[in-house]
Amino acid sequence: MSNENLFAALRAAFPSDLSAVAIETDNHLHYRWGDLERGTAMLANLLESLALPAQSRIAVQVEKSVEAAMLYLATLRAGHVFLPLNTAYQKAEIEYFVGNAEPAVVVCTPKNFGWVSKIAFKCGTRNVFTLGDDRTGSLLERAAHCSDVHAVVERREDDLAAILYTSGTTGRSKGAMLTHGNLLSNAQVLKDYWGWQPGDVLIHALPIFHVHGLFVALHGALLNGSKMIWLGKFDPKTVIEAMPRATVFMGVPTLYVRLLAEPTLDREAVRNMRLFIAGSAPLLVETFREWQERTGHTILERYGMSETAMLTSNPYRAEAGERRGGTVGFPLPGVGLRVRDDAGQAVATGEIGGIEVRGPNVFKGYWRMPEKTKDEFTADGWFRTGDVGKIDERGYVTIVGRSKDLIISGGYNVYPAEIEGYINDMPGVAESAVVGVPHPDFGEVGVAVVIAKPGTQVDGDKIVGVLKSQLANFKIPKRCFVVDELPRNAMGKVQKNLLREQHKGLFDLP
Ligand code: MLC
Ligand code: AMP
Repeated sequence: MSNENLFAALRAAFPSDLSAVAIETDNHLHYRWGDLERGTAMLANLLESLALPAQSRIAVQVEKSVEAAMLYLATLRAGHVFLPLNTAYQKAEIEYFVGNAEPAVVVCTPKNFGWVSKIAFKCGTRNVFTLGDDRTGSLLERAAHCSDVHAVVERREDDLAAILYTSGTTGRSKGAMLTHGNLLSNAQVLKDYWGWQPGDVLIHALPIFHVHGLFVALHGALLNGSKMIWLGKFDPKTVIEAMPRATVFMGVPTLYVRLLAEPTLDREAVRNMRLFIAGSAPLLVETFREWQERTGHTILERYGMSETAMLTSNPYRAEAGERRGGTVGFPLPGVGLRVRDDAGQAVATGEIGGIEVRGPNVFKGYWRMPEKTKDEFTADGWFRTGDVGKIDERGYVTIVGRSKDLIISGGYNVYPAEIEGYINDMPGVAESAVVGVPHPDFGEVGVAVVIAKPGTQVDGDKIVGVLKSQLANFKIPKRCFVVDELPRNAMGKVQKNLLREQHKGLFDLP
């Protein structure tokens, strides 16, 4: 049987001319395909020299760089399991992930080494390396002594390739276990469905610690042997300047909103572009239309999640149908998608219900949470996405909401229960409720509503200040109100829908 390691498939797609440029960065560095081959070999050899147990977790919280992407590829290559962590996560968040995943290796930025290594060593991790976004740090110093020849470790499609933590409704994050087969099957389907072709060049402007930037974008370009224009951070002006040299762009809706705010975005700027893809959060129909008017291009919206990678996509080829704003298109080839009511019965075409999916892309389960995993699958093996939607008579899927109490802000997920837990722990706070409200830039943002304990006073701005020292910045409510009471139903449960309604006009929408 051939090696089913995802890296083997990505490597096989490298162009035969390894001296061609694979990645061009925004700080004028050029990486050749041969550099990716040798760099990943050296890093894989470094991991092997540590004599780690098979399929060890390699936890990585570093700024975006080509070397960070190589570390991901090297982890696959060496047969270990990649565990990417958002750079915004602070001490308590990292403590939880490292404690839960028990990684054999932790890689952090040089400036965070002090506190991250303390957490890692306390949790029993023996190897902590640093990696800066300017090619500094102990990881590359050590790898420099390693051979640049490495045989890709044998893996079966069912072996773990990555664990992605997604926040849970109870506030505790769950590690979604994705296999080599999950990721490769999805990448192969997308290569065909989105018509990747020779000469494509991808503008890679997303972070590489989530599905969108790490899998959809990176695998897409690598599996097509396509060059990437690699941006450390999203900046609309830099993206527009790069467009004449590129053909494909992927972004969360906030990136499209910010690009539209640039007067230089016009038909001339996008003249060589083939495809604009959006996902991770709902794309407003206004944004979809404005993009069409300004650029002449129709954004292709798709839908996915950490547990499943990509599930649906609007069509690329005109003969398969039009790209319809406000919908997320059709289930991808090989993906089963159905809509069920609360009793588990199929709903009629056009009726709303919970979205359930199955397919080779659906994850193996939550890391060390067999009960939670069982709860999220139906008896006949479909995964409950927690998204609420409908399928129309032509087969287009529309997401109309979420049954999970989730806020998606600028493409990042925020679970109110986690934030409420932190607020409720603050002195003087009796209770709190965090809800998502519309926002012109981030799509949706969190707003906190708090009641104080009798006889005490609390201050909304101070609560926000304390949260900023505890949690990743994108999770911080943009406003915090202190009130006398929260709206409740007859059962005493806080009516979040009323709070959302009350605060929906807080931020000026276009
Ligand atoms: C930054 N800020 C945010 C935020 N990002 N607030 C709410 N939501 C966000 N997403 C706040 C910071 O807290 C800070 O506030 C201020 O904005 C400036 O911070 P910054 O870091 O300079 O922001 P910026 O670089 O402008 O980042 C915005 C962004 C980024 C949109 C570029 O959020 C981003 O890259 N989002 C993409 C997320 C992504 O890749 N998601 C894919 C998930 S995969 P203050 O108060 O401190 O000044 C997935 C599955 C699928 O969902 O289907 O793809
Ligand atoms: P994550 O857990 O970070 O992978 O986020 C996955 C969630 O993002 C999904 O369950 C959806 O709620 C949401 N999502 C992803 N793509 C879209 C989209 N195109 N439209 C609406 N919601 C989306």
